[in-house]
Amino acid sequence: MKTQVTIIGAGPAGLLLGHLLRAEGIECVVLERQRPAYVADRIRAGVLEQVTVGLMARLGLDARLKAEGLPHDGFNLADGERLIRIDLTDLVGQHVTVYGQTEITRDLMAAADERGVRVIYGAGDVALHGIDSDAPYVTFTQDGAAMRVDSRFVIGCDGFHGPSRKAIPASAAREYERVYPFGWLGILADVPPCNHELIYANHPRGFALASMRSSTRSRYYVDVPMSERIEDWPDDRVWDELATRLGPSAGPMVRGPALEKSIAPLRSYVFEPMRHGSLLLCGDAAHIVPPTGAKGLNLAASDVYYAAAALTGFFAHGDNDGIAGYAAKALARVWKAERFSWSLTRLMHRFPDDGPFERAMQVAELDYIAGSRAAQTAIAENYVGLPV
Ligand code: FAS
Ligand code: PHB
Repeated sequence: MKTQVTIIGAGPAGLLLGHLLRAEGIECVVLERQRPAYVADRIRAGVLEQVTVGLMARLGLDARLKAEGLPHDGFNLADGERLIRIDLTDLVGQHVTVYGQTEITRDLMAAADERGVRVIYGAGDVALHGIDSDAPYVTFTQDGAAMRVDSRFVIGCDGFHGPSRKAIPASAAREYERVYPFGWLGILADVPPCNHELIYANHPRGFALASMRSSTRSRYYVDVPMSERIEDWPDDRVWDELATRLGPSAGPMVRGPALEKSIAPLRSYVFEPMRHGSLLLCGDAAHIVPPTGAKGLNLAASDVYYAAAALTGFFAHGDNDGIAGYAAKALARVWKAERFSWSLTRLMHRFPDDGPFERAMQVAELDYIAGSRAAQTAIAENYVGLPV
């Protein structure tokens, strides 16, 4: 088969890019390893920056987002009993929207057929070829049959474990990584949130985050050593730990059976370059952030925004500048989000190797933030998302 752009991966990055390209009349095909139900049911991010909301609005796919998304004007940092509120709208005139990544994916999947976004699910053994040329192609299997798609560009939206990044020669690659000594145990339950806003807590027993998906569905996290197994964390143990770490100032903790419960590892990771020949990388295929700053999904969206503009310039106007400048433009925003996510992770978690000095630095920084509009503004402008 032949098309203009082959997209590998039908997560939020791949689906968003497929829709943006079709809206510009650019032919594309999306190759996805998993079946639709698997993709639609993954529980991940929960906070959207304006850039992500704006892309859904530009596509006219934001009806449910407007109806069900929760605008949040602020969030809180808890240091023991003290809640430090970061007033986003007062500080930077913007808010964030609480709307699960799962819902974004479902909205994009639901509109794919009518918008001509062709997604091939169950695509096995995806392999990239000729990415150093102007005529790359991708081979894969479908229901046991060997398949091939030729295109002018291949866009790797296949997440951290996909094949795209690995198709770039090691001689051309630079990797930056920090693996954290803990993971986040997340629980999703149909109970009202303890607070109407998000609370990130740094407690002597560790980190906790109170988030939500709606006024009746809550999403919570505690950090745990990576040696922990989810089967050692029955629901009651999770709720007890959350109540302790979030404390009474967070509000009443309503308990209920977990709809989903899992432990996700935390890492900071950047791969350069985000373009090699006819291959561009978007989203987790190129970078990972600890979820503390709520940046992962939103960085995928800004990568896709840049990639769609570059591809539109190429196909509609014969302009190669966007393609040539894609990696530098995307990485400039990626690195700033990496810094913010790393710094908020450092501030809000107890690291096993930290001593009294490191803890004193956390206390001093939280005390400074509590009393400084400038410090709060810096946090706010990063949390709502830096300009694209
Ligand atoms: P994704 O990983 O979402 O999608 C990649 C797609 O490529 C998948 O559908 C996969 O099946 C497919 N694929 C992989 N290999 C393939 C192959 N060989 N052939 C074909 N297809 C292939 N971010 C936040 O902001 N907040 C959070 O709380 C948060 N929690 C997270 C929890 C977990 C467990 C994980 C893993 C990530 C979390 N993230 C969070 C980050 C997450 O939201 C990502 O940033 C976001 O999914 C990035 O989207 P994509 O780049 O599309 O990658
Ligand atoms: C979530 O609701 O899943 C969530 C919110 C904010 C974060 C991370 C995860 O920083």
